[in-house]
Amino acid sequence: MKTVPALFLLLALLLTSCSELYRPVDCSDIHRRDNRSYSGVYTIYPLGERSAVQVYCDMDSSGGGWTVFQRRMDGTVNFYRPWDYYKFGFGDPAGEYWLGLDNIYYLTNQRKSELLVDMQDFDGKKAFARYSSFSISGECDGYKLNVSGFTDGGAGDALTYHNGQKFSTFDKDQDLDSRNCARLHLGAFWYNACNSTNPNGVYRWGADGTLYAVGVSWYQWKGFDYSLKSIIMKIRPVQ
Ligand SMILES: [Ca+2]
Repeated sequence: MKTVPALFLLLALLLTSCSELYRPVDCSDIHRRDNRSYSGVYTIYPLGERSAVQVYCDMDSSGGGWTVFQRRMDGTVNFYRPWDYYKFGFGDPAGEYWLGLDNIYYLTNQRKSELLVDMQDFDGKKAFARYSSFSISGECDGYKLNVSGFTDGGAGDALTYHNGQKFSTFDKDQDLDSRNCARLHLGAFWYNACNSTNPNGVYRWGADGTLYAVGVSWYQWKGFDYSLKSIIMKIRPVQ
């Protein structure tokens, strides 16, 4: 006799927990569920229930739903770090951070993705570069970059030069130069021989030629000796 109410209770519990167990893979899931969501920090699950990670979601730029995987904006986080930090991620999702190569791999290999790179200089000028296709391979393949389909938002194309390259940090040189590009440019990136952008370089305040090409640069927009005020790299599944 008592099993019926118990069953209802169990059913009610299951229904409640189902709605609480919503696990978005990325920011586009959160945006699709509620397109009035604000830009800000959210928890996503790139690879199932045990993969929770905090990210900044851009819900405003061209339709919203962008998952930010790299952000520089004020120089509060040191980006000159070894391999494991770039593999697993570091920094503050509310500020400057790197999401981690593993997560970028999971996100871009489950869903065909596009890339938006937003930039700003210290005079308040803005520019962007957009790529209709963006993915990286897994660690065993060096997290190789696969990017194409450039659209110019005033910044020019600095990333196609890096297409097909493996990721390098100062303690793991996988670039095509005889030197160590990460040490040379004080960053970490899909260096070729070596680069035309250095988004993970040293945060400096605008034009500074004291040390050659170590700043947060996007060559086709401001050259190697101008370090940007902000650069934000974000991805979204292609519809
Ligand atoms: Ca090298």
